[in-house]
Amino acid sequence: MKKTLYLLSVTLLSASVMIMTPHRAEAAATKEVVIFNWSDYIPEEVLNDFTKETGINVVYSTYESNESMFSKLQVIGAGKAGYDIVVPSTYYINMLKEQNLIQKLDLSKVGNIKHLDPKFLDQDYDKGNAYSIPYMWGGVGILVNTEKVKTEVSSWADLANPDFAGKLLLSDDLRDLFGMALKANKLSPNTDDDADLKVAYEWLREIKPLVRVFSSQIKPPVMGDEVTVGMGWNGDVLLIQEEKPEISFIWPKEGTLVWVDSFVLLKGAPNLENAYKFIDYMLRPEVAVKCVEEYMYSTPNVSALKLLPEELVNNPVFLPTEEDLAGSDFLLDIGQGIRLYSDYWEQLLHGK
Ligand code: SPD
Repeated sequence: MKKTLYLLSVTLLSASVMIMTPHRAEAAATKEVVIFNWSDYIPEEVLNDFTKETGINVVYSTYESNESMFSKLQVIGAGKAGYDIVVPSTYYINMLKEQNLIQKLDLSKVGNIKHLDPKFLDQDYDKGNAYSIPYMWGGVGILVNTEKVKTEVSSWADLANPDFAGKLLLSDDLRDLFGMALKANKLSPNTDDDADLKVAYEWLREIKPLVRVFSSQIKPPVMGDEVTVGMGWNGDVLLIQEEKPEISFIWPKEGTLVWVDSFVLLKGAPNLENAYKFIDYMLRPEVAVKCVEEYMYSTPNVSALKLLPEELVNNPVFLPTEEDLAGSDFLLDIGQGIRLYSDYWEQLLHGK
């Protein structure tokens, strides 16, 4: 597989500066599309190919969490942010809609939606795909360095083993971290009940002394052997396994947390037609294949799945079976409930 192209993040800063300056009107006169996306999610080659084919420049900047993306858009206001496309997880679509930050899609401009598996379309969180089009999906599981860890690990609850002191990696993705702790305590990861969250928080507080790092950027601590066990998104672990085959991935027996990230169009998108062209381009099977090959997350694009090596499609880390997913939950919108998560996260980080 190709290595991540870090150049992209270098353009990030200048891109975000550009969209915040008064030269915006001038920039809008050029042919461009402005995208705000998770880091490490669209290969630079794909962005360049799009520009070569269409003459549309891609102005690209990144975020590390749904929460940071959402608060940035709320603070600036969608119309003023200058972005055309963002890529939230599905449980943020409704929140973006309620804040009047996103606009309805004209699906007649996204013909390549025909390549997407119907089971990813017309879901309760966005009936008729009025606002969103799925891009990639995955789950969070347990990674173990099998050369260093000899204890059996098969469940979220196993992460509380004191043997892992100083070697445990936990995600700093709010919903994943608390969702994992809720599941370890047999509670729903979609709860907004304070009593449930308190149980999860107390459990996390107990295991905090074992934690080496809270991060959803797992590659550096895993590659550097700073951590030997922890949580990670399946695609990230697959990429790590190419360089470090001793890292195994386990779908935990309490079940995983499944997420889907989708393209949405912002209100006041300055380059609407270009944005439609970009989304439709991303849904081409051969483009979806390139995205999978670079980042190894699963794709809802069935035509792309047919083009991918059988070995990958049959790998349960990439495409978990129903059995692997038994007991799993799809992360749902919890509205204002997210504030509780955020309060407990602050307490966990800064409390005693
Ligand atoms: N490198 C891109 C990772 C995108 C992961 N999004 C899913 C968040 C689930 N809580």
